[in-house]
Amino acid sequence: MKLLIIFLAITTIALFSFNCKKSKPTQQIPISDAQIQVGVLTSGLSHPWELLWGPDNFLWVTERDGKVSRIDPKTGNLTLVANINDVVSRGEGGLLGMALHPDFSTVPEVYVAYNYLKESSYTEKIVKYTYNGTTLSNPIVLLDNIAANTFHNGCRLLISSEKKLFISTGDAGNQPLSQNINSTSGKILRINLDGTIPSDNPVSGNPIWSFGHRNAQGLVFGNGLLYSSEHGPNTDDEFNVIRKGINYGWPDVHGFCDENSEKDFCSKNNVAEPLKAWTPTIAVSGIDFYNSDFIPQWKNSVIMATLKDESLYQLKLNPAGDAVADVTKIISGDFGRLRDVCIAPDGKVYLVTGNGSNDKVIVISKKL
Ligand SMILES: [Ca+2]
Ligand SMILES: [Ca+2]
Repeated sequence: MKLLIIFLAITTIALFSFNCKKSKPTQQIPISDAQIQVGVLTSGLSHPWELLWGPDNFLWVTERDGKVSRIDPKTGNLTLVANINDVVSRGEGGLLGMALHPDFSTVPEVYVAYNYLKESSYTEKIVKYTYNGTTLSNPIVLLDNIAANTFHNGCRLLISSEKKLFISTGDAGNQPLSQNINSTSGKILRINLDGTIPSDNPVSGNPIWSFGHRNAQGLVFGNGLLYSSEHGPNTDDEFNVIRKGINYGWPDVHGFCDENSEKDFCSKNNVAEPLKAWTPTIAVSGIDFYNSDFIPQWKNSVIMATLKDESLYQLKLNPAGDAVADVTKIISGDFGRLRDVCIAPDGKVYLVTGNGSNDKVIVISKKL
């Protein structure tokens, strides 16, 4: 089949085609001296939430209504591996973040976060499944009783190289919980892959790694640092570096410690300011770290999907990775809301849209 490509390069528009599974429009957008091409790998999804590159060289995707699927990146063919039957999707809630075990070929474990009804109370839990080559089985609950709501449920999962599971949780609409270290809401949590609490967490026996978060929906490692994106209220979406035991301010501080009402709280509570904040808000969502030679201009950048702004952002970092040196929009407005981004080992960038119906997996590659 043919894939129609619309090539936009300053004033030149050209049409050509190459072999691909589905016929979809694509664009090429000048990025410095490189050019990218953008195509649709597959479509027909409903509220996809997590998109990640599996150690099996397939894309893995969650959909909010409870589906987990694998997608062949060569063909776009999608195979359902689970439809988790106790997922309850309400508003922004449902099946959210997912992570695969780093040694997936020998330890085929799949970690998911989702909302369900626990004795009629809307709740979030973290569950580990085993993939048997066809489907997910043997669910084991690692963490339960996380407050859920129709909005602000987080939840991104990320496994570190030392095999700790990081979990972003939202404030579930109850803002004071973010400053309460006895609550798992409004936090970045860190647990072992068996659900136990690591002995080197900031508070003994407590899964909290950092606190004072509103609703972080992006987590990624790069430069030896943990980065997060976090939705602000009507101001101050944030891009943060997450450090052990640190307070990130919500709900007392929005973005930087720049208002008189914030300065006192910041100094008394050692609040970490974001590397970058956006007002008006753009609704920052999934992030991934680009360090491939495939598109050299993007090396040492965090690539970030946004919902309200409908754009994919490049956050070029300084060499130490502790400051944003430059912000560039890679694509904007072509596909609606963008929920998550995933960078393949070959340097191609994959996105999922978050429009709610006929959602798409987008692939960004380099002009051949
Ligand atoms: Ca903050
Ligand atoms: Ca502020």
